[in-house]
Amino acid sequence: MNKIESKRHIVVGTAGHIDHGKSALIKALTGYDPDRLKEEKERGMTTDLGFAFLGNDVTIIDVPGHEKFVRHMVAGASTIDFVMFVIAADDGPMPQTIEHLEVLKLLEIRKGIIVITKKDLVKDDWLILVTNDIKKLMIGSFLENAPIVAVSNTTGEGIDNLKKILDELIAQTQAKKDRGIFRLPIDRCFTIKGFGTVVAGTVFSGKINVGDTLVLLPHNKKVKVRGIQVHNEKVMQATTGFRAAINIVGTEKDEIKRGDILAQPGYYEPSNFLNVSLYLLKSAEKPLRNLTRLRIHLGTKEILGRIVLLDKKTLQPGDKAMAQFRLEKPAVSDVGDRYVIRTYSPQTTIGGGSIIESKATKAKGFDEKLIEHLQKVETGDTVTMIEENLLANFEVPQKIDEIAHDLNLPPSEVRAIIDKMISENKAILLDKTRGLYYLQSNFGRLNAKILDVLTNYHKTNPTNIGIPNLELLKNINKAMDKSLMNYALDKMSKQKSIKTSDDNKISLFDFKVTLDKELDAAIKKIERLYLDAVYKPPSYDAVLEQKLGDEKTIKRAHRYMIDSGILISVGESIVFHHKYVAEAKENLIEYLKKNKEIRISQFRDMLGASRKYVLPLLIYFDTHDITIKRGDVRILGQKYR
Ligand SMILES: Nc1nc2c(ncn2[C@@H]2O[C@H](COP(=O)(O)OP(=O)(O)OP(=O)(O)O)[C@@H](O)[C@H]2O)c(=O)[nH]1
Ligand SMILES: [Mg+2]
Repeated sequence: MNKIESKRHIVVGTAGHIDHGKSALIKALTGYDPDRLKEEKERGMTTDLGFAFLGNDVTIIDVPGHEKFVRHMVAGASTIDFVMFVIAADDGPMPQTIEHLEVLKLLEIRKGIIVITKKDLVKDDWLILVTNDIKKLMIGSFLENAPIVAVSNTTGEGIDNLKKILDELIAQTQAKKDRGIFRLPIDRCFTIKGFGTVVAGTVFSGKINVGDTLVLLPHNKKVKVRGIQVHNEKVMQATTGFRAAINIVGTEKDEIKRGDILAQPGYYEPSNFLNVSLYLLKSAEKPLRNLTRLRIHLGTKEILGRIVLLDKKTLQPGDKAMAQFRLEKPAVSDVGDRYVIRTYSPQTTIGGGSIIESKATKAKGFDEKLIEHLQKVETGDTVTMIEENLLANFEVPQKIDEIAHDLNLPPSEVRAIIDKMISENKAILLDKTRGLYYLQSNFGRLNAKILDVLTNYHKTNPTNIGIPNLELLKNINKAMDKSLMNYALDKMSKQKSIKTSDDNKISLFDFKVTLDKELDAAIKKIERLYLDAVYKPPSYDAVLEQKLGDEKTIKRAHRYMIDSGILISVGESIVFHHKYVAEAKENLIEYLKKNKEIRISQFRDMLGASRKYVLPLLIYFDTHDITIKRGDVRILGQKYR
């Protein structure tokens, strides 16, 4: 292990109006000029992000101040731990001072230091005035109580003092929280001769090792990590919070853009729909209307998309809403990621918030269930997220890996939470070998639904002994998982709330067919027919032709007799009285025990009926494992040997 790997890493950003001395400050602090592009040097203006190292474990990201480049500023600021907020003494607060402050607030940057530059250009009393202006501006923001340091980048005055305060702030800064699965939003990409493609960025979560296979998103391209550098030193591993330059194999520089994501395969997914919470700045001049086209700054990416307000018709400045972004190009994000929105044209920052669901499906406004769900998972609490995930899967039990994938969480963490839920009786392990889990409250709902369907079925079909398995499933939900249904039915049978007939008809446990007199009489007449016929039973049509009564009643009686097992349909439209099926079975078993095998002709002689009746019965015995067909003969089934 390299010494750097065990340390934490802090990313500091600059912010502030154009020409206020952000880049000069970095040079004064580190000796390194972050304006690396030729154009930047020529124009004396930062146009893109710049990077410099301070000591061993701090990276400073320099951002441009020009209003045209706010998108780069947002990309830079999205990964920082705290900010050096720069205001020139001679100018005082200016438009991008205010816009950058809003962006930082929306991104929920919580810490910072205010640096007043160009101290050498102003008199002391002016400096006091400017300082007071700045203090007023910061009231109510995270910078309200931040240290204020005045420096001159030109003379170096105050820089040592600033370094001291920076060191303290760095020591106080907490490392980024790690959600476990590796993700790095790319903010730079370049090639190095002899190495190939290198991407750089801040590790948002998880860790990577040299040799790992990763996926480049949203392209969905597999790449391999050939080497990692942190602070210009080769390392074997980079963890959450570190800025890393990663040499990857499997893609070309031209295919990669700022805003692309390097991730552990199998979790993060590009999505066109993001469910979010949104705050509209008080300074936004107009209410935000549904379906407004916006610029969404997420991670290091800018994407165009429309907003769908979920719980309001329009959003007033200073107000909050639940919303969905419908993006023009898919983006990769995770719960809790902060974003900023800017108007399409002219470009101004009007609001921001956090991602609640990064793999959402298309939503409509005022869907109460969805809003309630989003309010629950908004905090990013993993237990709640897993509960909600299971709750949403009413039809299908879930595997640990599926939940982990859905929520971008390590399977070990999901397993630990589910185990706890099981011990608290909140979840059930449905199938041990397949590892299927189901929410207890959904199981209660499913039980209630089954009872409901059965109650209704009995009401409309009082002479049917029960509902066929498949019909029950369809009545609950067509997408219902079969193994889940069987589990529920089995459990309910054991609890004696339902029962299942021999031919898989399900009824309430206490249900009894109510037979009226007419039906009862018809049953008796039909039964006589079948009893008399022995092994040459009448066909259904033949029964009807007997005109034993009103046709509707006869049909109902016949149906009931089959359902209740008085008659047994053996296939090929052949129906026997159950008494003869049982008798044939007994004789057959006895015969086979003695003679080992039987031919159809022998069975036919045994029953004294023709092949037309006998063969379906024999096949019926095959399917019930009483006999096994071996060429031209039948032998005894396993369980009767
Ligand atoms: N006298 C004086 N000049 C300064 C000081 N800091 C910066 N400057 C000058 O101010 C000009 C702008 O400085 P930069 O550091 O490029 O400003 P910036 O904030 O990075 O500007 P953008 O990146 O374009 O937003 C340069 O000419 C600097 O030399 C300072 O403390 N004193
Ligand atoms: Mg600059």
